[in-house]
Amino acid sequence: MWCWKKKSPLISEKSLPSVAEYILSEQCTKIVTMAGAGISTAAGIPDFRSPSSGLYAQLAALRLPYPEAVFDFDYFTQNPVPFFRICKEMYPKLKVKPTLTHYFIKLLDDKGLLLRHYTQNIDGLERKAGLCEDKLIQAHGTYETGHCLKCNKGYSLKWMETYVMSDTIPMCIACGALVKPDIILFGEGIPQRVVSKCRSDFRSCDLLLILGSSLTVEPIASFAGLVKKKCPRVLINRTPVQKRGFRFQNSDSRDIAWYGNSDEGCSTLALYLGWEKDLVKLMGNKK
Ligand code: CNA
Repeated sequence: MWCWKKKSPLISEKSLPSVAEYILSEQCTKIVTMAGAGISTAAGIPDFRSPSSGLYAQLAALRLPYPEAVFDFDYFTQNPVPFFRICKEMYPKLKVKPTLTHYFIKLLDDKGLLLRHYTQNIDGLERKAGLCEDKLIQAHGTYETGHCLKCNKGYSLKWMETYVMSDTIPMCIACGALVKPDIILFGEGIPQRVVSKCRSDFRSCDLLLILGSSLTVEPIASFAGLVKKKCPRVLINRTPVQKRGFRFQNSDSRDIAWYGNSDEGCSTLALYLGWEKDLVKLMGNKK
């Protein structure tokens, strides 16, 4: 007689000690991390969705047709003023230091476990924490560089900042057209290079670690669905995330959620991994 035996998840208990045990096991050699704005709020950069401090909550004064219009490519080409107003808010904040979470991601790399880090953030803090180009995918681009929308001439953050901080729209010195920071606006689409790399990375990883993201912005949010059926998916986020396909509540599922600040979650994880001193050292070296 056939007896259907349900396969148990690779991580025995939905707890950080069990996650740490799995990370240290031979079964876990390739980790993909995926981060959102929540990993940078402790550095002083607001996220979009937290009710009082989030960026969308501050947009009322800009009289936008809808809050997301500020990051809409078509809207930007017609009226770049609100976008550059947000840039003016953001630029001074980009000078901040990475958070413990950024260093934890770098530590995973130093331990030889990081396959790739996918960030939706545009603040460049992963790079500041020391993550190299090869391990980092800035899926929504970056503020660090910019290009002319017509002739594609490249510009530095410093150049754009000079204009933006004095409430002037940056225009190309070669052809006079609008210059846009290299962040990807709604309607522009994620570069094909990112999408194809993403498919192979997510399909081959042994653990997906999601940090500080509401998982609402597509297509990145849905990449979490590309991992193998048994691959554990661990979310560390301040608030619960309602994302189709995740079963955090089911005791026998591979999805694990830990709710709280990502710095606290990552430092606790580092403690269970026995990496506490390494993390402190890494953060100290970068001061
Ligand atoms: P989001 O939709 O704003 O969600 C952020 C999530 O992080 C929320 O669920 C919060 O509860 C959670 N959160 C806030 N603070 C913490 C914390 N300290 N620890 C743990 N969790 C926390 O942002 P997503 O990243 O999910 O959405 C993607 C957008 C946001 C991308 O297009 C980004 O470009 C964009 N964004 C980036 C930045 C940045 O670069 N730092 C800032 C604001 C928005």
